[in-house]
Amino acid sequence: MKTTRARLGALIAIVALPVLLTGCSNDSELTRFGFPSPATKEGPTIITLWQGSWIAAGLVGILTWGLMIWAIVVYRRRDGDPVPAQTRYNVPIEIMYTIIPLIMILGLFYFTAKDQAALTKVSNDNTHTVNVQGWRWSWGFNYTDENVFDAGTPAHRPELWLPVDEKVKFVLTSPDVIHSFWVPAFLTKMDIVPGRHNTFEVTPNKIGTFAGKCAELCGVDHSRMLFDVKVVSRADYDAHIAELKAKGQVGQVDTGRSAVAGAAQ
Ligand SMILES: [Cu+2]
Repeated sequence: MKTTRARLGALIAIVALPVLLTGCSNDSELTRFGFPSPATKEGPTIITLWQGSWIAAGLVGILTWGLMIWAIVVYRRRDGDPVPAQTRYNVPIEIMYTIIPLIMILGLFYFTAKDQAALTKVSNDNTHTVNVQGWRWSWGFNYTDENVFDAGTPAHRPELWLPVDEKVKFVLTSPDVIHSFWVPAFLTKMDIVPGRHNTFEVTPNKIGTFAGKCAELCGVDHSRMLFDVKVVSRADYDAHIAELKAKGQVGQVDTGRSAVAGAAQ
């Protein structure tokens, strides 16, 4: 019996070790469960929700695997054992395994809904607004406050410039099909639906260049719908806007079709 317990303990330790290790080390891709380091003020909320979900799932997994392994090892068949009593229609057990998953799902739902409501709330206290236009197969960025734009092609990846520590409101529009505006380092992704103005706000808080892409399979060159996000100081941002102005990129990017009425065409 002692060796059985020792084996059981070793098995549980093997299952639990990765979870315990990830809980002990500092901020890393491992502790973020594969998520990138957040580059926005809102990012840590998403990281915490993601980590919490994994830890909850891990604990349920350890308990479930532990009980299974325990039952397999302790109640394994031995020579001469008769067929054990078969349990069927045990009402308390059936009620238990209906109610416990329900509680777990409601818990996940509560935390997800709470964070989602906070993250998608548009407070309109943003410093500036960028209208992101996604089309087959590139991107245009209308800096609406400054009345300048920049646009790319599949061969020429466009750049979206943002000043650091300033809240930006993105207004997403498409003149053709559904795309999805995704900057992995922002930990935020939102669909761009023709005929709609989908909107969200973030505050980039890390200077650097971050990759962006379309996350909705939109056609043959979907994989070429790439862009770069450059989070820079306010001075560099102003200089970039002046540069776009000097190049004559004043007004709004012309996609050839109205972004909002696109669905009807
Ligand atoms: Cu797309």
